[in-house]
Amino acid sequence: MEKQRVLSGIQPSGKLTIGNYIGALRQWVREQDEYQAYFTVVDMHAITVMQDPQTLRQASRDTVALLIAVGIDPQKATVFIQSQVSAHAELGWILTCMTPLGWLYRMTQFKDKSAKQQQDSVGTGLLSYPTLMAADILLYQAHQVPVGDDQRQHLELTRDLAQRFNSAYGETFVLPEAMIPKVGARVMGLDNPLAKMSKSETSEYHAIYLLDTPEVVLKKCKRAVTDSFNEIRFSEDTERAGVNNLLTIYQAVTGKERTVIEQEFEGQGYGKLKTQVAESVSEALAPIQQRFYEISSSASYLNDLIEHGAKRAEQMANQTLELVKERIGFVRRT
Ligand code: AQP
Repeated sequence: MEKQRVLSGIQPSGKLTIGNYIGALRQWVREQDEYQAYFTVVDMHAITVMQDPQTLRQASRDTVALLIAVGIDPQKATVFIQSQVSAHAELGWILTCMTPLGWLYRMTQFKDKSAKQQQDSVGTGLLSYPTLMAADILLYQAHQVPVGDDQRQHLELTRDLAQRFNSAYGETFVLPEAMIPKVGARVMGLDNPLAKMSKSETSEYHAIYLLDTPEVVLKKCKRAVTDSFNEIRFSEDTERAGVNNLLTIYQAVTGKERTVIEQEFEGQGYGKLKTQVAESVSEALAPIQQRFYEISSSASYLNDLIEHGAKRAEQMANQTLELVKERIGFVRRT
């Protein structure tokens, strides 16, 4: 029986963090065996916010190399850069034309992000982002899409668009299902444990990046916000969020049970917790970094990987796009 298809994306909007790794990439490595997996570096989504061209290009290449370095096998999964497969832009436009403005204005992520800006200067891309995301998913006829809470509404919109298209033009798209990611912990900022660790947040002690050296990891862990309870245990209390976050990271990288971890730190101070977390994170990152530097030391090897992924993605994407164009009445090239 043919495997189901799954699609996931990651924005090259900064350097990848251990949040991206623990919350997403590790699951992706597992998914590549269970599913026919498509993993895309969504640079077209990243430009909904102004990006420096050099930095964006480098971040896209580094993200591909890191996906391979964490264990994604480019022979099993299709790893590609979104902007290299022009079908995304084409289907994105077609779907935009089918999307009532009201559907887009209703998106809570748009409401949140646009509320922080002057009404007239909110970019159109921020509003129509979900139609491009719908194109990303529908081009590959993905059955499953792993989504966190913040993307659930966008996936609903994707399903609505697929249904609208199918009923207007005949069965064309698979209706994608939201896949609840397996135990991907949410990692919070070291400087503010009440906010998600984000790659686009630039303050120095906010995030641990996948390419941070052990010295930098230790320095960041030492500066992590904790509390004055002096008690090391997992807790949902907001006052204890800093310690809980360090423990969550420790659990994710060591794979130990919570009770075992709490026993291990019984009677210890926060200094000990911080150095232990730093050590275990650096230990987990070492093989990833080694592989990353191997891959990126050869520009031609990385170029070939990127090209291979684009070709593989294009096969599937163009097949869907051709069918869509046929259905909506575009003239086929002869
Ligand atoms: N802190 C986190 N904890 C757990 N999972 C996380 N992810 C991101 N941050 C954490 C997961 O990483 C995947 C890729 O995310 P994305 O690039 O599409 O954008 P994001 O979710 O907005 O991630 P960032 O790092 O916060 O990027 P910016 O700063 O650009 O917005 C997703 O599966 C996400 O859940």
